[in-house]
Amino acid sequence: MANKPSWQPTRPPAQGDDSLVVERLTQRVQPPQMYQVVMLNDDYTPMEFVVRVLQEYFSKDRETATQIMLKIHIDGRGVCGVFTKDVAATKVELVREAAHRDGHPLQCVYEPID
Ligand code: TYC
Repeated sequence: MANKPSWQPTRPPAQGDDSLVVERLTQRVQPPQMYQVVMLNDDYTPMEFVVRVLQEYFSKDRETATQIMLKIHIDGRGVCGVFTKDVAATKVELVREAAHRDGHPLQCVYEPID
């Protein structure tokens, strides 16, 4: 079913002309719940592999990818990006497949953000 518009035309208060008053109604459509894709540190996955994954699947330039990888290496986890649920789930799956293909234990999850 189509959403109702967030505005609705109303009749002007008897002004005798053809002017149109547009009143804004309260917003009804909620923005979608967003999810962050988080990569976890481990002792075995090569740093270079993580940097390449961040470039390939999260569109990071090499410098940003390196910074994120080092943050994960130091803090234990790091955010790769924020997406709608479907996109986040797909990214996680792509990362897991790539890691599995190359024999790395790299872990990647997604979680709702507020
Ligand atoms: N800790 C790994 C190493 O020293 C590098 C690494 C970084 C692994 C980030 C996973 O998500 C990760 N080779």
